[in-house]
Amino acid sequence: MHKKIMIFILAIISIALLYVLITREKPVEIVYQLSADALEIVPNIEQTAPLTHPDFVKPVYEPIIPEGVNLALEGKVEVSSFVQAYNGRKVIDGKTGGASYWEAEPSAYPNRLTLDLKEAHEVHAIKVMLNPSNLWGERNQTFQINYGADADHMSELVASTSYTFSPDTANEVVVEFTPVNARYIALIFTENSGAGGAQVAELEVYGK
Ligand SMILES: [Ca+2]
Repeated sequence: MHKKIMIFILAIISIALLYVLITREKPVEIVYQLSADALEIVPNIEQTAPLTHPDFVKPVYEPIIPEGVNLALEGKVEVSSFVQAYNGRKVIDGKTGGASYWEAEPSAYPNRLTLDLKEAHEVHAIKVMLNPSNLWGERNQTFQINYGADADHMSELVASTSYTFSPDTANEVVVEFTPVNARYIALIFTENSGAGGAQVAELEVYGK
């Protein structure tokens, strides 16, 4: 008899649980609907290549090549100082990459770079280059340009000026001037915002 009561109670509990499961509130599914006239239909653009926003497009820099011939490659260089292997000969080896640059001793201004063209030429432009890589960040270098027939008696050709070297413009600076007859061209540096002394990867001198 006792067993029957237990089975009866269990049956009642089971029915009660079943009732609760069946009748419990189901989660409400919310569906948003937009009417057709609330939608803006945008036609698919014709795209055949990746698009870049114009604000992020860098203008292409075309290296400046002055008229005439680069006479510096046949010349001879003297510098007021240099550090480690970054000696003066590096500015006329035709290379701007890697370790192929001159760097003057730090805090030893003025830093002088003198190029002997071995004979007088009519020259009208120089190009001063650093490594064009982005690793060489923007810097300003201030230098005066002198010229002459005699290394010990040079005249001012271009007054001291601060020039910006930027990887956006190939880290190069071209200075053009009224043609002069020169055997020697000298750059006298008094400032470099990117290092303790002057830096030049390549010095080109253009003339006839
Ligand atoms: Ca070089």
